Amino acid sequence: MRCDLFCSVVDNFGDIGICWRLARQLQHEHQWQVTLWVDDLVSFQKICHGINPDFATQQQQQVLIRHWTAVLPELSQADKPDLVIEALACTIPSCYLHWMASFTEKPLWLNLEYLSAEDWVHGCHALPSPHPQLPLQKYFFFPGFTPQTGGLLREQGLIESLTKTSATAELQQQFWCSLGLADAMDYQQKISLFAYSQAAIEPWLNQLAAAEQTTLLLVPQGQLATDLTQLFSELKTGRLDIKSLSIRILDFVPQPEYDKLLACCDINFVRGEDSVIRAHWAAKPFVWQIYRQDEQAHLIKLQAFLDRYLQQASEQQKDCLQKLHMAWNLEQDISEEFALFSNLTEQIQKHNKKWQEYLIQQQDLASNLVRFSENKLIMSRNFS
Ligand code: TRH
Repeated sequence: MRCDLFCSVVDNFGDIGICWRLARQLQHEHQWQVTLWVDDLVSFQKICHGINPDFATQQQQQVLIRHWTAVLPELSQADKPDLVIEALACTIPSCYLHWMASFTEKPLWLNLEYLSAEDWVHGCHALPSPHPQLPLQKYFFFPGFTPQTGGLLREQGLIESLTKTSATAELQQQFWCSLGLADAMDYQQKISLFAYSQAAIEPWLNQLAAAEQTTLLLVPQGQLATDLTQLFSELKTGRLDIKSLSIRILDFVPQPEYDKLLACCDINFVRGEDSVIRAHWAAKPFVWQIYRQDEQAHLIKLQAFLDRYLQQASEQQKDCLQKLHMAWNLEQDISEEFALFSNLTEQIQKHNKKWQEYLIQQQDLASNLVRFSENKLIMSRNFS
């Protein structure tokens, strides 16, 4: 099977993060021949260091990467894919759509949608939508947390490998050393902090600094790291130690290393759409900052997620995680909520493990997408 996957980087790293994972999985686990069209190779390079932003075409981990620019290169019959994926509301150029429509046996066209835990997704997943002018039909493919959706991205062997890392001090030490953090294991608590801006973060940092327990707080480069550096100028060196707290600014690491980071930390603050799912696979207590939308639409999405995720949780856990998530997403001081959360981390971790067990009983997104596409292509070839 040949697949063209189109990815436009709107901002941040979620679009390319999701597309890059999917492309690798289709190639490595399903032996599809994948071309990933990306319009921003500089962002791509941050999460895959082998990418050269100056190349129009390059091979990376057996995936063909093509720089998607305003003018597409001339395409021939030999370039025809079986499947075209339009990821996360990017718009495929009209010349490419006309090219798709020119074939007697047309490629299958999927729109890979944004993640949502809302119920309406069940009714929309896999629905067709005819193109208004061209003889083409696209299908909506929704990721999600239930069997009535397209599922979540999860590589084969991932859970086993992360569980092993979480359980083996030697593997963790190796990992910390590879990041230049040989002293990480000396801290009683390690927190990864991947978030957008947080206007009221200072009291929480003071709380961590004043605590008896020592904390290593790892902050990837980005807006929040910049904000923290403005708050504490000593952080310009990439490190700040205040009493029990040590803050370190981290360079972006490749995706598989980021997964390990989450498995090696005790608590993970995650954001957007992809790192939150990786936090599920690490199964440690996590706090999610959802990507902001106009008119607070993201809070409805966040609530739908919390309702689903916390369905089987105790009332105490529900109350604590609900309040902490709301405060974090509203950029309020979380000191009080975090103190409660800290007391419950063991129970929350158990709950997260159960939630993970429920999710991993379901087929992963790439496998669902392969089965769906192959069935549709067989049907359309039988009828033509
Ligand atoms: O970067 P994000 O905020 O991305 C967002 C969301 O996806 C949002 O829904 C989308 O609309 C917007 O982008 C355009 O957060 P997210 O989704 O977690 O993506 C980050 C990616 O970066 C993810 O694939 C993990 C990866 N990553 C690394 O590979 N290495 C790192 O060191 C870090 C910190 C992240």
